[in-house]
Amino acid sequence: MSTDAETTSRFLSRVLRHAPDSIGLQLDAQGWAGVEDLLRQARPHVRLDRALLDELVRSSDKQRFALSDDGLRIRANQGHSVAVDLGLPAVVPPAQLYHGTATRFLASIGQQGLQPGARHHVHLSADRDTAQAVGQRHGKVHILVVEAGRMHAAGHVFHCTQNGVWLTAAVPVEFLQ
Ligand code: HQG
Repeated sequence: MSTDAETTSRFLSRVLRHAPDSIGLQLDAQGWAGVEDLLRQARPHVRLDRALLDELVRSSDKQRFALSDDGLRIRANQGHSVAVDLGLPAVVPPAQLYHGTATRFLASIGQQGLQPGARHHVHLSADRDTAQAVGQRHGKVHILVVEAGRMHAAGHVFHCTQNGVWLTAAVPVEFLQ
């Protein structure tokens, strides 16, 4: 992606996950915004038209955005801090999932388990490589193995987003390796 496209993609993430108000955009309860509304409200802030939007949705390295089947609405696939209900079904997780974090967080995680922080859920990965990439964003990486199968058996609920990110409310210490 060019730097321009990256900037615009970041702008979209911010608006659709965290700050729709910053451009006067309304998200519905499931996190959807009208594409026409988005393009109009975004105009003073970034160069964005329908063709570029479609291209950004298609080329996002992590498939961050989804268009509705009729192409009239758009939402972020995950990562929201504003209150939305993505309507994802509860699904049975694999026996183990991974969470990449920074070594400086380990003492706190050892006490509190994994907490969602500003997001709605703790984000987990199905493979170590993805966890590695996620953790690197924060510093020196440490990969935690989450006993998701045991958690599920104990009644914890898991969701999997359209782009393959596993979500759960929190991970208590006893399920971390
Ligand atoms: C840590 C990106 C102290 C947690 C990525 C993480 C992902 C604790 C940080 C998605 C803690 C939160 C999410 C505790 C958790 N004490 N630290 N008790 N519990 N933490 O960015 O999982 O590019 O909110 O380990 O690729 O890093 O946005 O979460 O290090 O999929 O699409 O607190 O964001 O995707 O950081 O990343 P984040 P994350 P996008």
